[in-house]
Amino acid sequence: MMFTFPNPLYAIDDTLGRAELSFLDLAEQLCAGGARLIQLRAKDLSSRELLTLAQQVQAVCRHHGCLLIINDRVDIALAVDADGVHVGQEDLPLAAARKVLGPHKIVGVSTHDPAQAQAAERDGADYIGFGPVFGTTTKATGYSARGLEQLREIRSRVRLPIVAIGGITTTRAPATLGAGANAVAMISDLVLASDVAKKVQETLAMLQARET
Ligand code: TZP
Ligand code: MG
Repeated sequence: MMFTFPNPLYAIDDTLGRAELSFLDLAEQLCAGGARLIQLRAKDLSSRELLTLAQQVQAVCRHHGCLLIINDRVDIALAVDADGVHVGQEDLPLAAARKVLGPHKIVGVSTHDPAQAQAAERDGADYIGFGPVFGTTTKATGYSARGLEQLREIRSRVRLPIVAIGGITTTRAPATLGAGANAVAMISDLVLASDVAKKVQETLAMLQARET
C-alpha cells in the first residue's frame, strides 16, 4: 500500500542551535500546532544522546498520534521503534535501510534530480524528498536551488509522495504544493518563529485552504 503523508506539513525537529529551545520542547510545540509527522534531525549528538532523545521524542509523538521519522540513523530508528527513517544520498543505501527496518517501516530518500528520484522509486522508497527547492542557509547541500519548475518535472516522473525541502516558508508553501509536492518540509521558518505551535497552525491553515 502506498504511503501517504498524514497532512501536508513535514515538520523537522532541528533546533538550529537555538539555545533556549530543546529538541524535546520543539517536538512538543510542533505536535501542539498540528504536525502529524516529525523528522528528528539532531546532527551533533553522540549516539547515546541521540538514542535517549529519540525515545523521548517518540513518547511525545505517540501521545499526539504523530509519526516519527529519524534522520540519517537507521540503527536509532530501529532501536526506538520509530515509524521510519530518512536517508540521504550518502547515508545507508535504500536496500540496506529496508533490510534493517523491514517492509513495514517508512523509508524516505533525499533526491536532487530526476535520475535520483527515479532510482529511489525503482528501489522501493516510500517517499522522496526533493530539493533544495529554494535557497537555504540551513544546510550546505552542494546543490543550487532547484526551483518549482524542476519540482514539476520530478512530479511528472515519479508516482511516489514527494516532500519538497529547502527555503520553504509559510508564504511559499502553497505554491510548492501547487507545483506537485505532497508535503513541504520546513526548518528555519518554523523553528525561528517566536511561537512555533502558532506558526505550524498558520502554515497548516494556509495549506488546507489551498486544498479545498
Ligand atoms: N536538505 C535540503 S535543504 C535542507 C535540508 C535538510 C534544509 C532545509 O531547511 P530550511 O531552513 O527549511 O531551508
Ligand atoms: Mg542524511
